Order: sequence, then C-alpha cells, then structure tokens
Amino acid sequence: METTNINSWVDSAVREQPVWDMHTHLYAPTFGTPVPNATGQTDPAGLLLWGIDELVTYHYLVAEVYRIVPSTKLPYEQFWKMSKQQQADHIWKHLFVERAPLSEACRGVVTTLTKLGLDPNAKNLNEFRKYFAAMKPSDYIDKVMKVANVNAITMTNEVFTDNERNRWIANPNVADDPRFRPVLRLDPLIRDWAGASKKLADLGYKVTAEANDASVAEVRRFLGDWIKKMKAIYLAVSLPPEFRYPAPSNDPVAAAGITMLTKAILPTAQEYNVPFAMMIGARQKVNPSLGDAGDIGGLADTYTVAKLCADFPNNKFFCTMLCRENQHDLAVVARKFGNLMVFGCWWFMNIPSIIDEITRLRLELLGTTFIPQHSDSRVLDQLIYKWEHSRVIIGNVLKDQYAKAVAAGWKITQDNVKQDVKLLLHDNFANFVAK
Ligand code: HDL
Ligand code: ZN
Repeated sequence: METTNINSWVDSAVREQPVWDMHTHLYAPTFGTPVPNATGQTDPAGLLLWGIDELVTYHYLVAEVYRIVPSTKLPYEQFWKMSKQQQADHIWKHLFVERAPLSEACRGVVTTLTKLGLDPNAKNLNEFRKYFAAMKPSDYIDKVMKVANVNAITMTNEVFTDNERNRWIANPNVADDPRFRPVLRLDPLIRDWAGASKKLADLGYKVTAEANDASVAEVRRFLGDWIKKMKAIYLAVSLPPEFRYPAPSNDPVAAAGITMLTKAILPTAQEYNVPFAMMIGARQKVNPSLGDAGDIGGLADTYTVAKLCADFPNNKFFCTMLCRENQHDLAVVARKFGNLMVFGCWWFMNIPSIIDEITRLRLELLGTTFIPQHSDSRVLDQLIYKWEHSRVIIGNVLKDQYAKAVAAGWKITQDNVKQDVKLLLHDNFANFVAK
C-alpha cells in the first residue's frame, strides 16, 4: 500500500471532516456584541467577540506585548485605560510590524487574516477595521464556521458571572441558536465555596457558608435549575494544580469544594446524565495586572483523576490538564477508566510542538479513543487559525501512525481513515455527551 495514497486520504479527511469544537468562550449573537458592525447594534457588555481589534487584543497577545514594552514603560493601568483600538494598535506595532509574528498566537492572527482573503502584512489596522465593520454578526458566524469547517460551537456559560447569568434570566431562549451548545461552568462552587454560597443565597437558594447537607441539597436544586434552563450538555470547572481528592485534611476551602463536588455536582451530573469536565492545573492571577493573561499552569495530580473515575463509575468525566508533565500519566489513567474522556491541548499546551507530542502519545496509548483538540477560542475568528493549525498537526501524527501500522502488515482503506478522523474531530465528543 502506497503511503502517498494514505497521506492524501488523511489530508482530505482532516480537511473535510467538520469539527464539533467542545470548548470555547464564544457566544451566539443573542448574547450581544461590543464590536461595531453592519447591523448598527452593539452592546458594550456584549459577550460575542470578533474582528481585528478583538483578535489582536486576545489576552495571549497582551502578555506577549508586555515582554517588549514592559510595565515600567507602559503601566498596566494606562494600558487598560486605552481604547480597544489603541490597545490593538500598540500590539500590532510591537508584535507584528516591528518584528516577525513567530509566536503561535501571533501566527494565528496572520493565518486568520490570510484565510479570510486579507493581507496580513498591513502596517496598520484601518483596512481590516473597515472589512469587519461591514459584517453582520450572525452572517459572519456562518462565514467563519464555513472557513474553519466547524459545525458546532460549544460555549462556556459562566453562571456565577452576573453579566452572563442576567442575560439568561432576561431571556431564557438566549442560547436558542443551533450553531451553539451551552455548558454550565461552575468554578466558584469548588474553588471558592464562601463566595459561591453568598451568590447562591442572593439568588434565593437556602445555602450557608457551611458546606452541610442543607447547603448540598440547595446546590443540587441550583444545578438542576440551570442544567434545565441552559439545556447544558456538560458541566465544567477549571481547577488549580493543588486540586486533590480526597481533600487534604488541613484545608477547609478544599474540603468544602470536594463536598460540593462529591455530594452535589457529581450526583446531579449523573441524575441528568451529563459529563463533568475537569480542566486541571490553572494557577490564577499570578500577575493580576495582566487580567485574563495573568494565569500560569502547574503540575497537578493524575491520581486524583483516577480516584474520582474509580469512586464515581456512573459519572462521565472529561479531563484536560495544563502541565506538559501531566499528559502521559493522564493518558495512562484514561486506559484504566472508560468513563474518562481525555481532551484537547489546553491553553499553554496549545502550541504545535506540544500538540504534536501529546497527540502522538495519546494515539500510541489510546488509539482513537480521545478528543485531540478544542480551540478555546475567545474571539470568533480564532476558530479559523486554531483549527487550521491543529488539523495539520493531527494529520501529520495520523500519517506516521498509519505508516507504522502498514509497515506491520495491516491493510488500510480510505473509509478507515475517514472513520478515524470523524471519531477524533467529531464523534468521540458527540457520543460522549449523547443522552
Ligand atoms: O478556564 C478556561 O476555560 C481557560 O481556557 C481560560 O479561559 C484561559 O484564560 C484561556 O482562555 N485559555 O485559552
Ligand atoms: Zn477555556
């Protein structure tokens, strides 16, 4: 069997297979957009971000521009007081005009503009601004999904964030857009029970600062209310590197979080037959002045993941980890538990060299029983570059793996390749969230 045939089968399969993107921070246009556009309707607190100024001020690029113009030259407060356009002009000048855009986040902007038929070599953003201002958000979503070949966008719906929650309360149908799927995001319930319990009490749930049975019962009611309101397809949290199950004995905050996880979240997830996604390793606000760009990763504990999968065999778990050194062990844990679906190259893992490494070890340990990527897009247009870049890498890894299987004597068909790619880019996720 000629590997050139196989390679061309892989290239066409990864290009033609529509992706169900399982984790993004994107929103349907009904959540409002602050971006100037052809409808003339903008909402300064709107949640749907797109267009050149949002692309260029992506928090990854804010972090990178501060390595060139330090806060001693441009104090953070001054940067955050600048308009979005002024911030974008500053970033474009230092990261794109005055040096080659070699980082993954910079190259992503270049890929996106090129795939949209624009010339990324412009010295300023004026032409791009005209292009995007002529777009209508909903039509542009269709365009981006077509260019990126993404047929479903999974949101991150932060119920503990007032701006988002109030939009759901004002319009229960706010997410009724077939292109988008809701996810109930719950970080404070596990990370900060003191804060979460105050918010829940304000919402009329009879909880107290005690993570006792009465509070647990009310949290279960809250979760049920919002799973139904959102039609959430899974529940999700981001967890710190020190997340442990069982909780360490001397840590009341961690103990409250584990109580909410084991007595409220997991039983309710099982009751509604929705998976629980753990995104583990984010140490938040190590440089708070950078805002969303101020977090780092850290080595987490894969044995905690194993024990949760073992102790809750009727729950379905997604898991991704933020530290390169956790990736092999996490894949080994997934070999032991069919109720665990490992996914994505998250955040600082989402760079070509590490996507290649992680995808190779996952294929070697798990075959096609994992979800290789999610985009984590915060700006709609990022779907274009994040999937373009990842498709190339996933394709290269598959080609090598097929070549090894063929060398071992196995005969491959084009249908096999299409089926494998459909599992990796779409069906492993669709099947895992299916009721
Ligand atoms: O917690 C998360 O979902 C992370 O993805 C954070 O949003 C992070 O800031 C991010 O955007 N990573 O790509
Ligand atoms: Zn995310």
